Amino acid sequence: MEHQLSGRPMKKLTAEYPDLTVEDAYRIQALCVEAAEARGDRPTGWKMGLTSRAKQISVGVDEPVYGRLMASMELRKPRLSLAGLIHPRVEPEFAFILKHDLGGPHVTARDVWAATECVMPALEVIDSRYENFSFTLEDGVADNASSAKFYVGEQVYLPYGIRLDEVGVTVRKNGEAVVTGAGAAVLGHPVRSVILLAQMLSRVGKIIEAGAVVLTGGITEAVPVKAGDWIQVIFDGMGIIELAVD
Ligand code: OOG
Ligand code: MG
Repeated sequence: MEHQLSGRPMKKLTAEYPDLTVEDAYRIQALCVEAAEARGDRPTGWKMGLTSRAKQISVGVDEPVYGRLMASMELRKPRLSLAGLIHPRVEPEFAFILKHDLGGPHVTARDVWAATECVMPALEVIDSRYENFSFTLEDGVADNASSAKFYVGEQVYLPYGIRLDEVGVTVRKNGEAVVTGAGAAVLGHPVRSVILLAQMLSRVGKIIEAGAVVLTGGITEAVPVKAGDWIQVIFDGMGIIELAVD
């Protein structure tokens, strides 16, 4: 918890507690969320992580995870201050904004669309609190799936007119294309990430609440950033998000 605020990395939890289970890790995650709420922060949504092969390979963990998004994580402007961050990386994502509660073990794509107000291009800034960005599944979950900041673009899209799996995405750093991908990288179709989140939450008696933002997981590998960098995330047909880093 402390390391989510201090900008100082820590050793992996599993180095000290090798028997830590995934369930324990989600309990630690929930305790950190409670501690943040006690400080005046507020949950505003959920994120899925490790929903694409590119992401799974880059951290060496091959199972999707979820984490809690908090009000304090949302960037109001596309400007990232590195204060308090350790080794941040930026990744392109889709954000689903829900208008109805969504939950249960048998959620279908149709249920997700019926509960979705709109879809927006977004970017996430992840920052592992572990040394060298190196962790196991359990460590990552306990660290709230490396969540740090996120920014949701200005333009909303109705999900009916776009094939999210076919949207191509390019991330440029300082003018140079560094990674590319398409929506299909996210479990074949980003809607499946929301379905999976609902299923995973239903196992612990939780739902995705109306009004929640859901980030469906990085479409490409994440791109490390440092002060002075200028990031452009181009969503074909869905606009560009530009992020200044300082
Ligand atoms: C995984 C977080 C990855 C994504 O979109 O894949 C993530 C982790 O670092 O625990 O945010
Ligand atoms: Mg992510």
